[in-house]
Amino acid sequence: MTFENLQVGITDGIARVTVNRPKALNALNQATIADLEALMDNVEGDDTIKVVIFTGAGEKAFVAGGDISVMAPLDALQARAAARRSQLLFNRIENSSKISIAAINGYALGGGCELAMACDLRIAADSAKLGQPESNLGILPGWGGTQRLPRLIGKGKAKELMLTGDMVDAEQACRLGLVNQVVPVADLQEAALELAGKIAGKPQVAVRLIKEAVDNGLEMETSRAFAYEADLFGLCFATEDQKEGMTAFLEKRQAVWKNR
Ligand code: DAK
Repeated sequence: MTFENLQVGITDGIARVTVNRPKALNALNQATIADLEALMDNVEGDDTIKVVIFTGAGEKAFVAGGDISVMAPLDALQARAAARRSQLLFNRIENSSKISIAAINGYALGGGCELAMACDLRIAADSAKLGQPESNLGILPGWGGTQRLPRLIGKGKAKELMLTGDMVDAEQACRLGLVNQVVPVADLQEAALELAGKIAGKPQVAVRLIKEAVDNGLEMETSRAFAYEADLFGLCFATEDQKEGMTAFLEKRQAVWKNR
């Protein structure tokens, strides 16, 4: 896979994707968005990839937002169409059959924070800063932020972050539930790889169904969500890995997964 503004490396079922526009703090311009769309086509069609890690090039930024110079001249209809396009891209990441991890190595602002929130898990360097500063530009978070942020950290805190435009540091973000863990910046990529490796080593049908149960179930009325959970639980029993996992436990040996 080769791209204008992404670097991609794949090893052991883990795709490491680096947004690579360090001069603009990895802000997402049209070319980078097109790259991410093509990336998701490739990733979804590649059965060997189990986990995708997103990070930013350089030491300063994960992604400092949508590219403001691209955004500035848009008229209302263009802005609406552009917001919709990026929403669909981030929805694809969120709904992908692959698990995604944001390794937040610096500023994750605006569209950068929204990209991180579309991922399943977020690990932040202790130097990272996150926020939705769109109100400082006379706009609102238009790439899913007004919806994903309150779902992650609750309505009150989400409104506070969006209305003030204030950034939070990594520790604050962790306390809010915006990131899963904080590690020293020097350990970030290794920590993300370790987490990805742990997930890639699990039976993948179960991994995928856990993701679906949480993401889809949260959008349902509760009694339907429990029924949905039971259906997916039952589905696990149609896999070879369920038989292997339980047999291996009873035989006191390591399971050998077939991912089917
Ligand atoms: N866009 C374009 N360039 C950016 C950028 C951005 N978001 N963020 C930084 N840069 C560029 C700076 O212009 C500067 O470029 P040069 O002047 O060197 O050419 C370079 O990166 C380094 O930035 P600074 O000199 O500003 O670095 P500092 O350390 O002083 O400050 C900062 C770092 C992250 C605090 C600061 O750069 C900053 O506040 N950046 C903007 C953060 C921000 O407001 N991001 C949210 C953008 S709103 C949509 C399109 C997009 C979106 C939604 C809809 N449609 C088309 C509908 C998304 C919106 C957003 O993400």
